Amino acid sequence: MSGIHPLYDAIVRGQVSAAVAATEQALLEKVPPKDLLDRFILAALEEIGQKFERNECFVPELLISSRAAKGALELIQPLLRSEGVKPRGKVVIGTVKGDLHDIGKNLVASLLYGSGFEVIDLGVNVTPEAFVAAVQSRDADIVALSALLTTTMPAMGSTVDALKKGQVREKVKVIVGGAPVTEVYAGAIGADGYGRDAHAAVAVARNLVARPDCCQ
Ligand code: B1M
Repeated sequence: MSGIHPLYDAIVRGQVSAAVAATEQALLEKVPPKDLLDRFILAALEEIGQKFERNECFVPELLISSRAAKGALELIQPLLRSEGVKPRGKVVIGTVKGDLHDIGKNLVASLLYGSGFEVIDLGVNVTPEAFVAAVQSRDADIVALSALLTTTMPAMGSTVDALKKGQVREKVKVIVGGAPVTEVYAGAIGADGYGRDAHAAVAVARNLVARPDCCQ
C-alpha cells in the first residue's frame, strides 16, 4: 500500500466517520487488526501528539483526533480476543485521579480482555478509594493503573498506599504504565510490575498470575 493510509489520515484530521469507514474497509480487505492498531491508529496519535508539542495544533484537535481513534478502536477491540480462552484472572483497571487520558488505558484493557482476563474498567480520574472499593467488591487479582501526565503519576503511589491502608495490598498485584511512567518509578512506589506498552502490560499481568492449570 502506498501513500498515507485513509485510517491514519482520518485520525490526524479528527474525522470520526472517515476513521470508522476506513477501518471497516481495511477489515474487509483482511488487514490484521493488530496492524491497524500499530501502523495507523497509534502512529496517527503519535503524529498529532508531536504537532501538539510543536504548537501546530491545540487541545480541541487532540480531542477530535482521539475521538476518531476511539471510533476505529471500537471496531477492532472485539477482534483482538481469541476464541475459547479460559479466564486467567480479574483485573481492575483505571486512569488515576486527575487524569482524563483513556486511549492507552482502553488499549491495555482490550488486550488484557483479548488475552483472557476478566476486566473491570473504572474509567478515568479514578480516586485511590474507588480502586480499593473495586478490589474489595470484585475480588480482583490485579490492579492496573494508567497515567499520562507527570502531574498525575503521584496518584499511582497514593493508590498503592490506599490499597495498603484498605488491607488489600497483599491480595492483589499492582501494574502501572503510561507515557511518563518508568520501571524505576514503578519500583519506587512499590508496584509489582510495569508495562512499557499495552502488549508488555499483558505479558506482565500473565506472569504475575501464572496458573499451571490455565491457558497456554
Ligand atoms: Co493530553 N497530554 N493533555 N490530551 N495528550 C499528552 C499526554 C502530552 C504528552 C502532550 C504533549 O504535551 N506532548 C501532555 C503531557 C505532558 C506531561 O505531563 N509530561 C498532555 C497534556 C499537557 C494535556 C493537558 C494538560 C492539556 C491542557 O489542557 N493544557 C490536558 C490534561 C487533561 C487531564 O487529563 N486532566 C490534556 C488533555 C488531552 C485530551 C483530553 C485533549 C486528549 C485525551 C483524550 C482521551 O484520552 N480520551 C489528549 C491526548 C489525545 C494526548 C496525546 C496527544 C495522545 C495520548 C494518547 O492517547 N496516546 C498525548 C501526546 C502523546 O502521547 N504523544 C497527550 C496514544 C495512547 C495509545 O498512548 O496513552 O501513552 P498512551 O498509552 C500507551 C503507553 O503509555 C502504555 O500503553 C499504550 C500503548 O500501547 N500504557 C500503559 C498506558 N497506560 C498503561 C498502563 C499499563 C501499561 C501500559 O499498565 C497498567
